[in-house]
Amino acid sequence: MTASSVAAEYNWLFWILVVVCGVVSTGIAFVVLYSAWYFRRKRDNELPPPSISNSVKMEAAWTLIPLFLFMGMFAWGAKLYFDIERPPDDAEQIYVVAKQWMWKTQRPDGIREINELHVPVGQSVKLLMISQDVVHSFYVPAFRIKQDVLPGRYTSIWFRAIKPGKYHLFCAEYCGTNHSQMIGWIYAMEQPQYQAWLQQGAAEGSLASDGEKLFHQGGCANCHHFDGHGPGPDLRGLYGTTVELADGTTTVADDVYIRRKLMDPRATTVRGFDKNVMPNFSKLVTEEDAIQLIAYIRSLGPAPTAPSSIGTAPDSYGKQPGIAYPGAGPIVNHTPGMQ
Ligand code: HEC
Ligand SMILES: [Cu+2]
Repeated sequence: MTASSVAAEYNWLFWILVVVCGVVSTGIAFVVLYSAWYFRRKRDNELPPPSISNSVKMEAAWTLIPLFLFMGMFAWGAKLYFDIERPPDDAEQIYVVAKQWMWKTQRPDGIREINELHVPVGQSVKLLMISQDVVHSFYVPAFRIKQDVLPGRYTSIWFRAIKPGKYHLFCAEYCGTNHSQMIGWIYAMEQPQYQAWLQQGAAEGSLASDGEKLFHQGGCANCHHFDGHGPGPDLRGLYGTTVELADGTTTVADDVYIRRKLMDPRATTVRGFDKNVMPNFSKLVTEEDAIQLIAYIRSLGPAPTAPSSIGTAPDSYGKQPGIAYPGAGPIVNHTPGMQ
């Protein structure tokens, strides 16, 4: 079954590899066997044949023809690999959390599914995946995609379904007792059916609104004020911007960065802020919570582009936010104008 945008080309490459390798290896085997038989010593007193000097033409042929053939396969394979690994810009992002033994999917509008994923035909979908426990692997044969899903790290894969249908989803990494039951279905639907499905599946809240609840329940709001006066940075407009870190490097505030801030807050510190304040949430928030918090923070942006007034107002601790603490460089705020 071929049901994704890359599947047909994948098949072509696969069969061409099989045919070329098959023809070349049976050809070589045939010539070896034929020569052994044809050039055998036919009489006891037969002398060794005269030695033949080399032929540049023949050597060039058997060097260059395979070289072009195999470099061509390599180039094609590399191109297809990049196509499969790089999601197009218009891809819709869906989160996948794997756990023993199920697949949970969450989309930005809040619809959640277990062991099922409904997608519209023709729409590119990027999956951002993480495991709550052990290594799993997201495998949809009909789409020719397979990606390990790891604990503690986001991995991603994308696809565009081109044919409506119901396609098997497998876990392709042995992950414990019920590994073989960690299976599900991807439903690719035409737009009208998909829209109808969305209607009846209406979620209680979006990912971001769930994240907002967690943000208040989890106490994030106590430190991350929206007036720029808390002990933590104002998170408005953070998502997607470049953050200046205390060690002088910079990083992009993407899903990976924000998740890490929750699970391992000492790994990086925002420049100009106290590194010992942000609590470690790794025991308190699940991967699903983290995804919702990220969605909420993402929904806060982008920041208005007013001229920066950082450094004028003392924060609630009486410190000047713009004045560097000892050892820290000058503050470069990634949310200019936020006060
Ligand atoms: C006790 C205060 C405190 C609490 C509670 C807190 N944080 Fe923080 N947070 C900080 C401080 C201080 C920093 C800046 C220093 C650093 O990077 O460690 C920070 C940094 C961050 C950053 C990086 C911001 C940037 O500008 O790059 C994010 C994202 C973040 N926190 C999210 C959260 C979330 C989500 C929660 C709730 C689950 C939370 N924080 C709870 C104090 C807190
Ligand atoms: Cu699994």
